[in-house]
Amino acid sequence: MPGQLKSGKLKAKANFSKTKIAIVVAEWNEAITDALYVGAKDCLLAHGLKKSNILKKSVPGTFELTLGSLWMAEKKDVDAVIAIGCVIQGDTPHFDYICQAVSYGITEVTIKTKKPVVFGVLTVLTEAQALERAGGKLGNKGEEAALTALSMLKF
Ligand code: DLZ
Repeated sequence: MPGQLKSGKLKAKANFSKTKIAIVVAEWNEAITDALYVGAKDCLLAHGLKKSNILKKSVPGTFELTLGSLWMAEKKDVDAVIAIGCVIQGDTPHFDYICQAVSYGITEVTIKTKKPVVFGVLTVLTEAQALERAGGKLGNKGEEAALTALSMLKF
């Protein structure tokens, strides 16, 4: 599929048995974010991370992903963070504020901590679009976020 990350090269050369990754998950739209989390976690396990080295932390909503990610990225033993959320457009501009805040926020965290902090946030117009990207016909963006974290760790 165009634009998709490939995991073949990673599997061939990398050893992630000592890698520790935090996955910060927003509780809003939980059915979606949980599916993204499972996609990310399974991908990390498939690439050799130990179960005990995958840390799950929950935050109330996508807006809180910035601080949750910062707290995890600041931990010495955490190598990378995956921030997972799902913002679905409603009738008010709330959507734009949350999306803008979290994208800038995550960018700042990754620069400040000099660690990969991956943007695993769906910003969609409808719940159907979210489901397509959370294990539906367009794959699982949580899995892609995990591959991105691993690629960056092998930079
Ligand atoms: C308030 C709000 C709204 C309207 N929509 C979403 C959403 O679609 N996805 C999401 O993750 N969070 C949403 N939130 C909650 C905010 O992210 C945040 O938790 C609150 O504004 C409190 O800071």
